[in-house]
Amino acid sequence: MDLSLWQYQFRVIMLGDSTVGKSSLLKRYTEDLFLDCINQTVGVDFYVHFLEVEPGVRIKLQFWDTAGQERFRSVTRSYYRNSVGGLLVFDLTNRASFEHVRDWHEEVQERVRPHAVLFVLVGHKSDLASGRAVTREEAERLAGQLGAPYVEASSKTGWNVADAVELLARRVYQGLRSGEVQLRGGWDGVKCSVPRALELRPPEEAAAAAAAAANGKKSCDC
Ligand SMILES: Nc1nc2c(ncn2[C@@H]2O[C@H](COP(=O)(O)OP(=O)(O)O)[C@@H](O)[C@H]2O)c(=O)[nH]1
Ligand SMILES: [Mg+2]
Repeated sequence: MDLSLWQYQFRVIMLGDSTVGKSSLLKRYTEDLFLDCINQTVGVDFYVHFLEVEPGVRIKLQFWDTAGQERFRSVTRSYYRNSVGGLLVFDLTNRASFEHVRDWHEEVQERVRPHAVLFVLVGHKSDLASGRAVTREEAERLAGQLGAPYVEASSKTGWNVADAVELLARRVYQGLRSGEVQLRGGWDGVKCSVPRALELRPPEEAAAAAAAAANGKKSCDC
């Protein structure tokens, strides 16, 4: 895939308590690596990955990995507003991290109002099955209440990691097509690399025109 060609950029935030595995999830997704002793995130880290959501439509996913610790919250809050998607992560072996999911969700919603962020709820560290402290049923119930799909995943084995992230990316893309997600001036949640009018065309036509526009290095006004 030619990485210089992308039609949309989505900014996604990682949410959840410290040590639930947010950074590990991104490392697995973007580099296919897992580290037993991953460095603790301080402030905000930044990861990028490219995804073709449908033939010819390439998305640049930009992830903001926040530190879960309370003392860093002031650093991370300012980023919520410029996000279109959020991965709400808890550790399946850590009951408290599950109980805090609602707080993370509320904290984001409060700051982006009247706009919304689209979420996926991730029950993480599914490889530690014997230490499970949250049932699939209760996680699914919570996800339903938050209006988000639920996925269980493991960065250690790699199981379902790409599915969880790409479910969110596809949700945002569908939201963009349906009008649920709208491009707004001065907002960095979604950026496009092609002129605005292309969005109104059918996907195949838009993709072809977008590639042509990107080749000609036209800039985006949205
Ligand atoms: N068993 C297991 N351990 C994990 C998994 N993901 C992360 N960890 C471990 O959990 C700890 C915290 O991970 P980290 O990514 O720093 O969490 P963060 O604070 O949410 O970013 C590290 O020791 C990781 O190696 C997983 O899927 N399974
Ligand atoms: Mg981290």
